[in-house]
Amino acid sequence: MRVMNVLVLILASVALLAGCGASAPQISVNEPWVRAAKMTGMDAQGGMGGHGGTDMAPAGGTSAAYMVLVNRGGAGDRLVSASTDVAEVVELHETKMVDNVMKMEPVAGGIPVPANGQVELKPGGLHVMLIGLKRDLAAGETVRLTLKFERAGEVTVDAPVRMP
Ligand SMILES: [Cu+2]
Repeated sequence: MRVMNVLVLILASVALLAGCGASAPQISVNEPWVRAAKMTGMDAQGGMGGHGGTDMAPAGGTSAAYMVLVNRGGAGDRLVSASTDVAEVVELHETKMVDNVMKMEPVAGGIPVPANGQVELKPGGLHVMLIGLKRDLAAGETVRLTLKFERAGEVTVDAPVRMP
């Protein structure tokens, strides 16, 4: 009988713990970094190609931010937008192979971060696109990024600038 009581208590505790995580996402941003780039240099983005046409890109050059979005909560979330003071425009992009050509395009509806899961933003895949740089981004500097999640709200990170 005593064993049964302990067992019931354990089961109740497990249910309680599971219940806690079920209601909300718990977002953390791991290992953020930004690709070093020159404000005016086309060489910094040479070969990236297919960006919806060069006529769309402001004169200031481009870069991208990468990171791992981790969700320890029991509910899914979604990265819906991002901003930074070093770029005119910030978009959420994915890189795709289309007819053997690497193309980047905006992610429709944002980037999902599954419950109890993670999503990696990395070169050649999902990334935060920085368009129209207001200054050069040199390795060793830091860029402040504000990430807006559908449920978790805004998360601010300081991402180091690195050479890829
Ligand atoms: Cu892009």
